[in-house]
Parts: sequence; structure tokens; C-alpha cells
Amino acid sequence: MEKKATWLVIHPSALLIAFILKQFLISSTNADVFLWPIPQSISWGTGPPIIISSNLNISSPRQMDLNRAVVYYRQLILSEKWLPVQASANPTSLPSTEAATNYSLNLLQIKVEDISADLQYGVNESYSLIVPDQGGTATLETVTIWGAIRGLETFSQLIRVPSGKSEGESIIEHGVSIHDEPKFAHRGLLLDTSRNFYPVKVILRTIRALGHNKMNVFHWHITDSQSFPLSLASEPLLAAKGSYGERYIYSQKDVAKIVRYGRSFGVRIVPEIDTPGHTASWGVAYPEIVVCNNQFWVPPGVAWVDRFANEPGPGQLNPLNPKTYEVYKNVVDDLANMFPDTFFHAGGDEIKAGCWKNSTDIQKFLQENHTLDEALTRFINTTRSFLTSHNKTTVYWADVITSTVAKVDPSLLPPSSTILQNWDAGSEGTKSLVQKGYPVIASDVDWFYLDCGFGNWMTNNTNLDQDFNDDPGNTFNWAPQGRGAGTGGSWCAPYKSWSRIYDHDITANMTSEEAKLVIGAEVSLWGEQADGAVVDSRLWPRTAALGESMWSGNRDAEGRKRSGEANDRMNDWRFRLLGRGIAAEPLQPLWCLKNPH
Ligand code: CP6
Repeated sequence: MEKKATWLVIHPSALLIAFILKQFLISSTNADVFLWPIPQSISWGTGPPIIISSNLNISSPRQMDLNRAVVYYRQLILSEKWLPVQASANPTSLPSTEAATNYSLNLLQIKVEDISADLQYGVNESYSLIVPDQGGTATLETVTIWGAIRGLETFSQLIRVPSGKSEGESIIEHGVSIHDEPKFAHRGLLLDTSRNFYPVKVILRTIRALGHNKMNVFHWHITDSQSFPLSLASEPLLAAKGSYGERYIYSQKDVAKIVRYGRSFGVRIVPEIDTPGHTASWGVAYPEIVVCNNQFWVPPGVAWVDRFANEPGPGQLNPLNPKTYEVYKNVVDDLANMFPDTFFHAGGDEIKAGCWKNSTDIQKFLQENHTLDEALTRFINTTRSFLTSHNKTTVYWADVITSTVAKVDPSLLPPSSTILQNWDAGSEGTKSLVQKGYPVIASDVDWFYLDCGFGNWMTNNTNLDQDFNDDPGNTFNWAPQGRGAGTGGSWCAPYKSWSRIYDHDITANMTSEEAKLVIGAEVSLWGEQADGAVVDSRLWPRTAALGESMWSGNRDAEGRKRSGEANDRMNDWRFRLLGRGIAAEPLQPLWCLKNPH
């Protein structure tokens, strides 16, 4: 800069030329480029920065979902005013550039091999993105439109506003060539909309944020004991009576919008209707098909304090009542029409013996020398056939074969059309499931549960330190209604930091054959202490940690945990998410970013 000033003094007549030149002079002391998740392979050119033309064109094959994505990303690219917030060492950092440039990028050309591949489990998401050193036309070549949507996301992250510049003067630092594909096929988030309600626009924003992180599954835990917030054509009473009220119901139109929106970000919507447990809300419309759906039900001989999950009476569908299956079949037929995904999550978690034993039907069944295993088997066998008749791949919580209360024989659940989701037994649990031949989704409570909030709705004890104490001797002072701790309190401790999520190895101690059956992972946000008001900061940027570990992997070449390397990019990404309207929480004071070590 000093040199330029001198030059101006010596040649005052060159002012005009200097003014014109200035339009093309990019002074970037910070040439770091932060990408999240980091691509599998990236190689930078060496030329000067390339200016993004304000008339940038994106050409693509005609396909509705891709065309929606193109409209969204073009608008994002031309309006995002992204300035990296920090300078520091990271694998994508570049030599700083101070060069005159008159290269500009006018066209991003998208070429897709097969525009008909549907958004389903395992669809090819790879892409190759090339920005030539001299700008002009960039190309994005993919097998499917879903890969093109991933490539558009990466392209958007290459672009930034150089320091000292403002709106409409975005650049890509150098030409670049990227080849990328995900490590795991299933990269998801579970959101529970039963304990608390989330407005549709919050769900859409969450899906968009998943897309920005190249995550591809929104596991929608729609119903549970507390409420049934989904309107169904053939079973309208379930929501009419079982929801929190008419403002707290997702209509069929809402669902269509959510599914369509998901497709424009390459995010599959996997619905979960949790049964036979967690169904008290069904009992408001149909008391005859649900056992122990009384709000204040406590298992015989069990103190309030020890009640599992400390929810209202969980409610469990009565597997011996034919009416149960009439209602269930209607629900499944409706869901199959509403959700195009081949996965259907049928629940199956946390069966409570004391609950079923509350039913005179089941007492009689047991007296006739049957078991709770048989009761569950009857339920799973019958309901599963409704699902397979719609060609659904059934997903169950691992409890269906591991529970000591009630389980089914694994031979009834063929691994070819059954996926198990593991939540409570860590990686060892995942290993034992893949050893039985099942494809498994890891969502280990000790690493992937985001619930932990700092509200204390479960207690009127104002001593938070005590509430969040892991000491088993801790005696809670219950709230007047006796509603339990749910996933609050000591259950959610410790708070899962982003690096804990990032570094967790979901295929630990597995052979490569076993590891292949681990199809991916989900972070989970159960809804006891979250709703639309806090969801962004509860989810982000921690969910992004899973996004990168599932897309890029979380170990370096020597097998070491990589969150340390990811730290700067993570902090930068948090700010980019903020700029994109996702209220991600700060991970550290800005001071750390201003003073990199
Ligand atoms: N609801 C349902 C829940 C939980 C599960 N299923 C849960 C259990 C323990 C913890 C957090 C959540 N609230 N339907 C388990 C899959 Cl710590």
C-alpha cells in the first residue's frame, strides 16, 4: 500500500488510471478459504483472484428439485457478504494474494449424468467442481442432481468478499479443482416434535442448515406420548384429540412443503411414528387401543423418581386388540402417501413391562403361558407387514432385539429390509448389531444427544448445581404436576461439545466388513427442553460437527482425532451459518479468532 501511495505522488496524472486499476486490485491479507465439510480432494490453482460476475449464470438440466436449488444458490452467491473472521493455518489456506485481476467468472455449468436418480438412501452424491485459473466458465459434473446440489453448496463456500471490499465484489481466490463424495451415506438429525411443537418455518430452516452441512437426513420423530401433531386423512381424530391444540398440528400441506423443501437441499425426510411404546397421545382419541396412557401412571412398585424416562404415562399400544391394527394400518397408509422416502422409522424403543402388565388383556395372555416377547413379536410382525406392503425399509430402535423387557427374534427382521438405530449402548452396541448382519445408524446417547439444556422444568428445586449433579443419591424436588425429568437433569450431562461429537468414532474396534454396515449417524434433539425459540443454538454448530465427520471423516492419515485441525474452520463456519440466518451459538470469544496462535 505504501508503495502505491508513493507512486501516486510521483505520478499525480496517473490518478485516473489508478482509479480504474483499483476496481480490479484485490488486496487480501487473509487468503484463508474455509470449507465445511472439508472436501475429500482439493487442489488450488495459482492464478490471481477471479471476480464473480454480478450476472453469473448457472446453467443446469431441467429438473424441478435441482432448479429450485439453483435459484436458491444463485441468489445466495450474489448476495452473501462473506468476510472470513480469522486468519490462521489450515489445510485449505492459500498464499495471500495481492494481484491485479481482470479475470471473472460468468458461468457455472452443471452437467448431470442421470437426472432421474431419486433422492433415496445410498444415492450417489459425488461431484467434481472445476474453476479454471482464468475464470470464464466453471463446471460442476455429477452423476446425480443430488451431487449437483452438494457441489453448489461447495461452490457457494468458495466465494467471499475480499477485505476492503463490499457487496457485489465477491471473488474466488484462485482457480480450483475439487473432487468430493461422502464417507457415510446416512448423515442425519433427529428432531422430536411431540414434546414441544416447532413451527413449520423453523423446520424448513433446520432442513436448509442440514443442506449447508451436506447432511441428508431429517429424522422426524413426529409423535410420542405427549402429543400427536400430525393431521392424517384417514385418522383425523389422532391429531384432533392427541395434539396440543389446533395451532400445534402439521397439516398434509405442511408435510408436502417440508418434503419438497428437503428435496431442494438433498435432505430426505424420514418419518418416525414411534410405537408400540411412547403412544399415550393416541389414547386421547382411542383409549381402547392404548395401555397405561394415564398421565400420572407410575409402574407398580416404582417411585416417581425412578420412573423410566420420567414422561407422562408412556402409553403402549395394546398388541392384542384388533382395533390397534386397524388404526395403525390407516396411519401407515397415510404416511406412505405423504413421505416418499423408502425408510420408515417404526420406533420400538423403551417397552415397559409394568405398563403392558397393567392391561387385563395382557395379564390374561401371560397367564396363558405367553410372554411379553410374544406380545411385542405379534405387534412388530403384524405392523411390519403393513410397511413392507408399501415397499418400505423399516427402521427400528435397537431395543426391538436387545431389550430385556420385550424383544423379537432377529430372524423376524431380515437385515435386507431392516435397519437398526442404536442409542444407548455406545459403539460396542453398534458392533454387536452389525455382527448380527444389520445395517446400523449410530446415535449414541453419550456422544450424539443434544438435549442438554439448562432449564429446570422438571423440578421446583432452584439449586441448578444439584439438579445437574450426576450423584445418584441426589433427591429431586418434584414439580407439583409430578412431570418428570425426561431427558433433562443428570440424564443429559455432560453437555456434548462439538469436538466430542466430531471425534467420536462410530466404527471403533470393528473389522472393515463390520464397519461397512454402519451406514452413518444421527445427532438427536429430544424435545423436552427445546422448541423453535432455542433450536438453532441447541443444534448449531454442534450438528455441523457430525456433518463433517460423516462426510469427510474425523481422523487424519495417522488415525488421530481431527477436531483440533477443524477448530478454525468450525469457528469460521459458525459465522457463515449466522450470516445465512442460522442462529448458531458462539464457541469461544472473538478474541481467540483475532489472536491465532
Ligand atoms: N423418547 C423416545 C426419548 C428417548 C428415547 N425415545 C430418550 C431416552 C433417553 C435419553 C434421551 C432420550 N425421550 N421416544 C430413546 C430413543 Cl437420555
